[in-house]
Parts: sequence; structure tokens; C-alpha cells
Amino acid sequence: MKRLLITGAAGGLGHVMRGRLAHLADTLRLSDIADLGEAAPNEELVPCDLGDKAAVEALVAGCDGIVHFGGKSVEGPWSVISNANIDGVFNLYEAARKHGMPRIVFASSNHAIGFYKQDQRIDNTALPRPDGLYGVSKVFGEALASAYHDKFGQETAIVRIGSSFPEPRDHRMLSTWLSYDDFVRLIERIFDVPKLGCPILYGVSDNATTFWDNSGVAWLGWQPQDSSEPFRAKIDGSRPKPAADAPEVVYQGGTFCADTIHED
Ligand code: NAI
Ligand code: 15L
Repeated sequence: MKRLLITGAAGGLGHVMRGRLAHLADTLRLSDIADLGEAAPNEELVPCDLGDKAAVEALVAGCDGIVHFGGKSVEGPWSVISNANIDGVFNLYEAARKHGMPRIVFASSNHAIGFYKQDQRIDNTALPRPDGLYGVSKVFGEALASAYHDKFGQETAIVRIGSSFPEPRDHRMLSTWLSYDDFVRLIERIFDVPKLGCPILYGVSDNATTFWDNSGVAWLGWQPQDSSEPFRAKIDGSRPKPAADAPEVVYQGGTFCADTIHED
């Protein structure tokens, strides 16, 4: 690619991928509402609020691919979620439609399906069961991606990310963990395949325990290579085992299922 846009580039995943995806494009265009630091020679910094339609249109112009990490990444007040994850995603897709429909990686979340129980194994055809306003906003993004694919041919990989951190932080994350290396390999595949369409897939490493079945997207040729297993003893030793009826043990979305609705 000539120019790859990473939104949310000042955030946890955006910061990591800023350092790991440079080989995919001549130029990385990096955007966020938060401070992005100094631009490296191969980087363009374009700060913007995703809720600002005109700014997002200018942001997307000239990009051949988009990794969309920007937005509210946990539960929060509706005004914040709706600005970033509803209006922001709409603005992004409208901008993409007007500027050549660059392929998009949409960072959806396991919280789009968080109310499935952990003893259920679901695949990429599972109906949404969002576990809060944040999850609902991700379902909206998934639906918008699907509509823009069917109407206009816009290609998106809808990645329901599990828990992508340097290492799993609790017992549930032993099942939901996605290593950074596996995520990089996934993004490489998404931009490499000749025809993508608009698949839903689970962003999860090759963990010994899992809730999710990615066999429906085997054609993508992505083979996660990491596992949370080496971290199990550390988690067992450092954290009390939660009660059998605790949300983090019962539901795929864990404690998000017990979060309240945040009023503005
Ligand atoms: P993060 O919260 O660290 O990063 C999100 C970034 O988006 C922040 O830098 C923030 O400033 C920016 N942002 C928020 N509102 C904005 C707005 N209105 N306009 C422009 N930028 C805005 O989150 P993280 O962990 O890096 O996640 C990245 C994406 O992946 C998010 O969309 C999140 O929902 C999704 N995700 C992440 C998971 C994980 O395990 N890290 C799991 C599931 C989904
Ligand atoms: C998410 O969607 C969040 O963005 C991330 O911070 C984690 O909470 C993750 O889900 C998770 O479920 O572990």
C-alpha cells in the first residue's frame, strides 16, 4: 500500500501497531484525539475527532487501507460512545465510500457477543449478544460494515478482538487472549488476500481453552501461533480463583456483563 491509516494510534493497540505495521505501506497516516508524539520519517500525523465528519473525510482521503482502532474501548457514557463508535464509524465508512473504498480492519470486540456463556462455543455466524452500550456500539459497526459491503462492495474484516495485551491479566483472558504477534499476522493476511469480502472473525490466539471457533474463516489462511498457556501458572498463583457464579466465569464478556448503564 502507499498509505495505511491507523485510527486510535495513540491507544494501546494503535501504539503497538504503529511500530509493527510500517512494512505494509510507504506511509503510515496516524490519527487520534490524544497526543501522537513526533512523526517518524515514514509517518503523517493527522489528529482528529472521529465525530467530526469533515475531518474524517479529509483523514481518509488518499489512504489505501485502514486499521480502525479509534473509539471508546470500554463502557462509558452514551454521549462518548455514540460520538466515537456510532457517529465516528459512520463518518469513517462514508469517507471510505467517497475515497475509493480502502480495505478496512474494523476492531470489533468480544463484547458484541459478551452475553454468551463461557461453556458455549460459538462461530462467526453467532447472532450478537452485546453486554452493554459499548458492545451495542460494536454491533452497530459490524452492521454498518455489512451494509456497506452489500450496497457498495466495501471490504472489511470485522475482528471481534478478545483481549489483546502483552499478556493475559486474569483467568478469563487465558481463553480470550490475542498476542500482538498473532494480531500482526492477522492484519497482514487481511491486507494480503486478493478477495476479502466482509467476514466476521474472532481475534484470539491458539489458547488451550477458547469460546470461539474460527473454522468459517479458515480460507483467510491465518494461523495463530501463540498460546496463553505459559501464563496460566502465573495467573493461578497471583489471583484468587473467582466464584463459580461470578460474571467473569459465567459470561464470555466477563465483568462487562455486570457493568451498569452509564448515564451522561
Ligand atoms: P484504547 O482505548 O487504548 O485506544 C483507543 C484510542 O481511540 C485512544 O487512543 C483514544 O484517544 C482514541 N479515541 C477515543 N475516542 C476518539 C474519538 N472520538 N476520536 C478519535 N480518537 C478517539 O483501546 P485499545 O485497547 O487500543 O483498543 C483499540 C480498539 O480495539 C478499540 O476500538 C477497542 O474497542 C478494540 N478492542 C480492543 C481490545 C483489546 O483487548 N485491546 C479488545 C476488543 C476490542
Ligand atoms: C474490550 O473490548 C476492551 O477494549 C479491552 O480493554 C478489554 O476489556 C477486552 O475487551 C476484554 O474483554 O478483555
